Amino acid sequence: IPASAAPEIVKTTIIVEKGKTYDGKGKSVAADPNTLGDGSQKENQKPIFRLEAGATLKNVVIEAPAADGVHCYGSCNIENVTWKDVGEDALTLKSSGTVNITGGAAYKAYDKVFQMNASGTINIKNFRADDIGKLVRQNGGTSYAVTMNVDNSNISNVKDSILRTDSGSTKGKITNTRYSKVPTLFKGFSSGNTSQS
Ligand code: DGU
Ligand code: CA
Ligand code: CA
Ligand code: CA
Repeated sequence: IPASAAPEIVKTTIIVEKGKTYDGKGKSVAADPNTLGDGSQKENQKPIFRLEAGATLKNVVIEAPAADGVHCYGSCNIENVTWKDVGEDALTLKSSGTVNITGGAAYKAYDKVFQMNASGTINIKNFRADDIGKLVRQNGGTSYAVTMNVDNSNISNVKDSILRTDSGSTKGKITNTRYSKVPTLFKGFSSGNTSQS
């Protein structure tokens, strides 16, 4: 597929059923702004992909408009997925589970990339992020526990912080990661709940 190929326009959310894999094999997709959302900061846009528990999404490029990106209902695996221009946000954990992000990238997130709206863990590995507000944000004002891990990644041009929570029980860990123009690594964590090496 040539890099210049126009993205496939997604009109209704693509559902990846429990335990199944959607392999885009490198294809590009974008939201239909009339049905899913325009990728602005307006809340309540719809996702391009909805992953049920244990589903995997891989080898997809998400172009603008990206609407509300990807929603995970329980654990999900995201492999080699690139958001070229994040919409309202890139991915949301909607019910408890573990989100594994391996490879891929996110660019141009006005505010958040990964949004944790339920307890669980997010493991981000071999990821590239540039021109973002925050890489991971636990839903504001919530006190459930989230574990946020970032490893072997490259993060640049961040407006706010890499990991942010309001919860005293959430933990953050960043290892083997390079940064450029990142004002704050961890925001809102209780002392002793962060580590960096
Ligand atoms: O504060 O809950 O930004 O899932 C109000 C909302 C907000 C969420 C979140 C999201 O935090 O809508 O996109
Ligand atoms: Ca939001
Ligand atoms: Ca954007
Ligand atoms: Ca959102």
